[in-house]
Amino acid sequence: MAIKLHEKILLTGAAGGLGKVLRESLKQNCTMLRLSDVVDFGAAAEGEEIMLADLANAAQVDAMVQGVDAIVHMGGKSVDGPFQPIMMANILGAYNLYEAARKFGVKRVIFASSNHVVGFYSQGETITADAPARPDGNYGLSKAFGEDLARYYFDRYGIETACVRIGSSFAEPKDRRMLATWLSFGDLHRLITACLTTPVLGYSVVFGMSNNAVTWWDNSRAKHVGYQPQDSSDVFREAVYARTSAPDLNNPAATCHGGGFVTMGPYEA
Ligand code: 15L
Repeated sequence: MAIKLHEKILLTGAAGGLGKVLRESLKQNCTMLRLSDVVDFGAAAEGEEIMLADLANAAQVDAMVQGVDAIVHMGGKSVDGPFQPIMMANILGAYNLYEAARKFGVKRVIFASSNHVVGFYSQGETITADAPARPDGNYGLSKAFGEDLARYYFDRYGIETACVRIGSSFAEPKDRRMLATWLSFGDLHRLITACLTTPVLGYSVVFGMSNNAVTWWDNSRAKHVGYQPQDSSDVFREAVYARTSAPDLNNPAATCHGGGFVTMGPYEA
């Protein structure tokens, strides 16, 4: 059951894959859910309001943020690619969002960070949130910037943030890597709810994963968030092994936390 502590929550990236999932479940967490994306995605349903915004446009971001109590920031580019579009949506976009949060007194942000902040660690190594960043591309770099930005806005202005390093949030794990990185949709909502409702969040980094037997991430630095996953990739393990082959141990795309992201690029300027 979701705890409803907020009057109005802003969900950015509402038209994206996980935005659509959270659009349904986050309604339990607030009286009014404000939805935003850069593209038109149709009409508001009951308990919703829609405000389109380009994250790179500060005035539009101000309008999107004014009047909300908390922000779940799923917006921006969600895969690797050339630097310019990622810079506009994820770097400038995150800056505009935190500036708007500061101006309009929003005190809590849930930032959709990514496992690609630490993508170059080996799958033979388990890390905590204290491990230094090892971004695996432009996308991972932009999320590392977002985490530093959140740290600064907490230290300087007291805006609390959960940087949720989302693993692989899909209906089911698609390959052997995702048996470790999988985050079910139900656990995604449980994790966001925990971040929204824990009494003191501070600046926290949480790995977004279900209760998977094999994993490379240790959430012991985020016990205060109170996230208790209820799903596990283990039930898919046999089927995933049957349809996939063993990893090539000489291929970093098969042995690093970030999977295929670690060999993407370079991109034309
Ligand atoms: C991400 O950050 C991406 O947004 C998503 O598309 C997946 O590829 C995921 O990481 C992953 O690492 O599986």
